[in-house]
Amino acid sequence: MSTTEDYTPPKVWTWDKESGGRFANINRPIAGATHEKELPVGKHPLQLYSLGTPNGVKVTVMLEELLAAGHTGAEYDAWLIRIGEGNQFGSGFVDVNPNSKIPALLDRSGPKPIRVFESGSILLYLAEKFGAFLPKDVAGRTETLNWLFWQMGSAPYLGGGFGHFYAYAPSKMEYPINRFTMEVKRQLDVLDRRLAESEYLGGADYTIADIAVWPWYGGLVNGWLYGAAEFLDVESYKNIRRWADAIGARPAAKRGRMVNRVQGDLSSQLHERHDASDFDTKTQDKLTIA
Ligand SMILES: N[C@@H](CCC(=O)N[C@@H](CS)C(=O)NCC(=O)O)C(=O)O
Repeated sequence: MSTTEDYTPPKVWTWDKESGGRFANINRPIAGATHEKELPVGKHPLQLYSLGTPNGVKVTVMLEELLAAGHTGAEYDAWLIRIGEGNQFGSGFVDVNPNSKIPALLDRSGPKPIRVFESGSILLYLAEKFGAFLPKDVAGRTETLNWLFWQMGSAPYLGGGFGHFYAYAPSKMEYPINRFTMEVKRQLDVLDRRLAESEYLGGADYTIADIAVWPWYGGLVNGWLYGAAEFLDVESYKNIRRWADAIGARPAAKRGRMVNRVQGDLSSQLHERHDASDFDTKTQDKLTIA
């Protein structure tokens, strides 16, 4: 394996299992299940199979926001999928998400279960199901979806590009770190300019666009991702700071960050969530999750 710039690609790529870097053990060039494993099913209409990463947090924040807004049909069981241990390659999980990535949702409220995968699709599904966090007027709805899809297209450069090469790759390489830092700072500037003219991303109201973007870009300015806050000079993005603080102060956002979380202070981790009272054992007000 080469980690420097002298790599000459072979004619046909073959799978080098020793490719190195964090998460190398779960990366595979083939899809599908590796083992038989049924998923557990709880008592609520919505079954969530996830982990407390930024993509997972989008959905738990949304569900907690829906419940806080009085949508009792949004009661859910959140089951932990440990991606480092390959749970996403179990047959039951692959049936719900053939892409083997968290988050995945099964809506069992109707006559036949509906599977929903891709966090953007899950947010849109829930927003439409409950008529919440998505403006009804065409202009507001479209602007909200603009930013929702912006997040889906942009975050892979932040996570898979910048985060991977800055924090996880087996060695620090200037070329990819420069390339993705440039792009992530451009993305932060895009957001900062939008938030200079608008309270929230979709307009005056808090929507699924904010719920999608906050765990990634709010997390970045809060220093939750890759230990890169100083490197990216995040404090220079004043409008993102204002917006990230406003969302971070919402009780539902605090609760959503706890669900399926497996790192940080133990009092901030709720590995599975099956009832609103599950949070009672945790000291929510003291939540300063790093
Ligand atoms: N575009 C997907 C991305 C999901 C994703 O990348 N999930 C990661 C964790 S944040 C995962 O499950 N990785 C496991 C793997 O790649 O095997 C979404 O937004 O739902």
